[in-house]
Amino acid sequence: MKVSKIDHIGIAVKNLEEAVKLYRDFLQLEVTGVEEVPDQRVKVAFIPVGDSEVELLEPTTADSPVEKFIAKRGEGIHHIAFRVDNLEKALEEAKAAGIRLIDESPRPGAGGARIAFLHPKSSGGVLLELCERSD
Ligand code: CMX
Repeated sequence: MKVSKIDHIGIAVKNLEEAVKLYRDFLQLEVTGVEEVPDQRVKVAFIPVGDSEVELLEPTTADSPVEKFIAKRGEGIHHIAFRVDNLEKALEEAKAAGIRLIDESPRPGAGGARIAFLHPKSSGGVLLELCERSD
């Protein structure tokens, strides 16, 4: 598998507007967009930092995976996303290596990305996302 960089770090928050203040006003980072991702039942804010991004995630439904995460563990780091150049191939390789997949095939993610999650039980308790973008 060819991973080129950490694409983003996902942080689960209860309230996007509140959470954004620390990054924008204190860390002086630019919030480049806010978007809803219906497929994942989250609203996200993108905050580029160098070659990667922080992605703040607010749940939009009671059955959102992020809502469940916050209820169980509180706000905090939710996942790490690795950029790959060929997501289908990466998923095949993960499967062949015996890694448990949450998504067997790519799903639409924020910012026009194609994404798939690996199960945290297969990756030391960390939810990992594989992410492919055209840019
Ligand atoms: N990081 C690490 N562990 C996590 C986790 C996370 N983000 N979310 C859940 N877990 C753990 C739970 O703590 C639990 O562990 P234990 O069995 O030791 O208690 C285990 O995974 C199963 O969790 P669960 O609550 O029993 O099951 P869920 O129904 O919540 O499913 C998961 C968990 C990971 C399969 C589900 O949250 C999922 O499919 N996540 C991927 C999709 C997602 O999170 N989308 C939102 C992000 C959108 C985006 O970036 O665009």
